[in-house]
Amino acid sequence: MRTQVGIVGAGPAGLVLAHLLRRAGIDSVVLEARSRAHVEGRIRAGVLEQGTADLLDGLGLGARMRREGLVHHGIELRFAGERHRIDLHALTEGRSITVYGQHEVVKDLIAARLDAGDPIRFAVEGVRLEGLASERPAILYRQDGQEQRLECDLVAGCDGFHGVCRAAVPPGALTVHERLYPFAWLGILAEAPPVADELIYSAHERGFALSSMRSPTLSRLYLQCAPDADAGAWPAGRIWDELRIRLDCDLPEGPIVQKGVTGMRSFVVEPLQYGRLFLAGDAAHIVPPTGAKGLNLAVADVRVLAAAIAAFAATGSTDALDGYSARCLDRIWRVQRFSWWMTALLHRFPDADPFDRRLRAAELSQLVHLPSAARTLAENYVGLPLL
Ligand code: FAS
Ligand code: PHB
Repeated sequence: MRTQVGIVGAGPAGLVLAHLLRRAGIDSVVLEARSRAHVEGRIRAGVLEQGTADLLDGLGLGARMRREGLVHHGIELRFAGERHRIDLHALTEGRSITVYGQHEVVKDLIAARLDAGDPIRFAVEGVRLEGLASERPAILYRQDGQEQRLECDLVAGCDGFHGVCRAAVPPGALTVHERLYPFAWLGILAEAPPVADELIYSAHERGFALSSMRSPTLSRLYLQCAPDADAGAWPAGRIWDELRIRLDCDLPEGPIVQKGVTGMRSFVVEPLQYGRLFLAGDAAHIVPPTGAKGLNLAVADVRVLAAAIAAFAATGSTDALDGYSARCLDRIWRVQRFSWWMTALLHRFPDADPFDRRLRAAELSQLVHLPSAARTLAENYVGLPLL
């Protein structure tokens, strides 16, 4: 088989890239290790930046998001018994976020691609890359027990943090920047109405808590926990009790339909390219989810990549492709900074001394008393301008 772009991974990065390439008249094949049901059922991110929602609209893929998504104009911070709303809409001249689950975005992107008759190969095995340093790279894989070879002009590594594409780059060709955090998030999905109409971020002395949602009847809630926490050691009663304490309010309970622990790390690999392989999304970087950036950063990467591929397809020039990495890394590091800052601001660090705790309290106070500090948070939260 032959295609212009071989895309490894049918997550937000791979699927948005495939749609952007289709709009530019460029053929691609998406290869996904898991089943369609698995990727569509994987509960992850929940907040779409203004730019991401607008992009889905622009691709004609935003209808259900506009029907079912929840547009929010603010978020609430809770700390030291206080409650402060950050008016995102007013602070960013009218921009907002849309709460719409990542798995819903993935469903919409998959349905649209398959309806258009474009290929997504699910449940592929043994993906490996060949000829990345040549002008004729290839992706080898097995499907239904049959060995397959996909000849490409370019390979997009959109296979997430644990994928094979980044690992296919020869040792020494990439530089890794990483920071691990001394905590994780216990996340639950509960059939219960959200605590409030908007998201609540709480910096409690017992640890961070976040109240989010997926719909008016489906809550998404998170608790800071030990980095090696076992979700099994968190029965429903303990979760609800801890949420009440940390969110400093009563909250409606309901059946917990999904529970899991997500580790926290900051990770960036440089550059994002090796020969004809281009890394995007979690394959290239990971942010702690505090700033709700993971999915949105993946989309920002592939917007740049799709434009560079279109220029290459139209002219044969690799200038835009050669500039992909540098163009994305500026935004990636600004988003890394924001995600690290939000994480440091809102979480309890086990080794924090009294000085650290007072600095954190001062940072929180800045947000309440200094409009420029609140504006900086708001501008980053709704999404930096797309390149
Ligand atoms: P993804 O990981 O979404 O997609 C990669 C795809 O590649 C997957 O479908 C995978 O099956 C496939 N793949 C992997 N190896 C392959 C191979 N060898 N061959 C073929 N396919 C392969 N972000 C937030 O903003 N908020 C959150 O609350 C949040 N929660 C998260 C919880 C968890 C458990 C995880 C892991 C991440 C979370 N994230 C969150 C971040 C997440 O949303 C990512 O940023 C987002 O999925 C990035 O999208 P992709 O880069 O497409 O990677
Ligand atoms: C979510 O709804 O999953 C969510 C919202 C905001 C975050 C992280 C996750 O910062």
